[in-house]
Amino acid sequence: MKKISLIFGVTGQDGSYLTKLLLKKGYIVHGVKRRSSSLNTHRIDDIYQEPFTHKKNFILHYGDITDGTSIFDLINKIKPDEIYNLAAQSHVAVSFKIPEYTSNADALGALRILESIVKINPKIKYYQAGSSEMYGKIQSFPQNEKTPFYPRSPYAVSKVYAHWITVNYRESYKIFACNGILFNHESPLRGETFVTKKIVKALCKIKNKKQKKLYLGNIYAKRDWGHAQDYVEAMWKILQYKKPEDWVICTGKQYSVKQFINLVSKKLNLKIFWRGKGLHEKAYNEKKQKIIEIKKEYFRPAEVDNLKGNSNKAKKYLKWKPKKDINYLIQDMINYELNELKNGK
Ligand code: NAP
Ligand code: F7E
Repeated sequence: MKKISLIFGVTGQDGSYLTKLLLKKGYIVHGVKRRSSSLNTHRIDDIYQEPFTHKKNFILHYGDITDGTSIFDLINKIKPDEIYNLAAQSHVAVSFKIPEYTSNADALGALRILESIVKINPKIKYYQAGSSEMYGKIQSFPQNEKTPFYPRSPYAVSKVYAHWITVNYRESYKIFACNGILFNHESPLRGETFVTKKIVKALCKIKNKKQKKLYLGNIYAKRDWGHAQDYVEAMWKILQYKKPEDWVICTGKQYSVKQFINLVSKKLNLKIFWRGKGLHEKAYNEKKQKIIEIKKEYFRPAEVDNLKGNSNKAKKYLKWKPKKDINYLIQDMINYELNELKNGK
């Protein structure tokens, strides 16, 4: 019998990589997409349109994480063995602009799925997409499963709720519910307004004379960046472990946004030099033209300055470790963008 999985957030970066992984492992994959006025399936179109065998194993449904009835009906109809809740308003800066919606989707969305699991079939395994943003104003360094949370945005506060409601339902109803606490992970499929994608895309265009300038916010924030393809493997492993637990998934390496820019520039053979401080800091090209400027509009009301994880627990018990380093990640993202440019996009 093939295992049945249900992915909320199937159209996102992780949803796309996870779908491919689960299909490869022989699962039947059901994905929930929300209705939008423009197409939102570009990250999964290649799988959905591929050979008929895949089509049969990959089924899409309309639904929304803010709509409890649709969640209950889908779980009741599909009868999944495993549910991956990747659906979220996932942009930290945007969460300050739409805090109520972010909380509804990111916090209560988890509760709605957990309630349905308890009512329909408590044997369904549940994965909650937790985030290193929950550590926010960090209480220890590096961060692991024992580090207390100190969220710094409506997004992170909502994810802390989702984390604890997952723990609470596990303890109250003995369900197999797990939290993955994933540090930043990127890929060519990353949303365009996240900083890595924004940088790689812009510098590729600048190199090819298709764009003049890139505007950024706080380039001194430090992150632990991994590759999404590695991280979806961890999600699957978390649900195959002998008991339900919470897991930190990260690379254990840290770079600032500015270091990330310098690495991308180097790979593109784009010589840049920095001058000035604070909002006046700028990067110039060889011809002394300004190519990067800092804009206060991109700063957040509260920043998360310094994230670096420790995933020793996952290494030891899940036998998981990242296979792709930052150089691979950047090259992968650059190759994708250069190909897009070649195709006139
Ligand atoms: P993403 O690319 O933004 O994908 C989010 C997915 O959620 C998309 O499919 C989106 O649909 C869907 N979604 C948003 N609101 C929804 C709603 N109301 N109902 C149903 N679906 C909804 O995010 P990602 O990078 O793949 O991340 C996956 C999950 O991991 C998210 O929960 C994120 O918060 C969390 N996370 C991400 C990272 C990271 O570094 N990537 C790290 C830690 C945790 P549309 O395509 O229609 O927008
Ligand atoms: O910002 C700084 C910004 O938006 C990274 C989400 O997937 O990972 C992601 O959240 C850093 C921040 O990711 C710009 O201030 C500077 O310090 O790429 P980001 P994030 O906020 O870390 C976590 C783990 C998640 O869970 C989230 O869902 O870069 N930064 N200038 C900028 N950031 C953006 N977006 N745009 C800029 O222009």
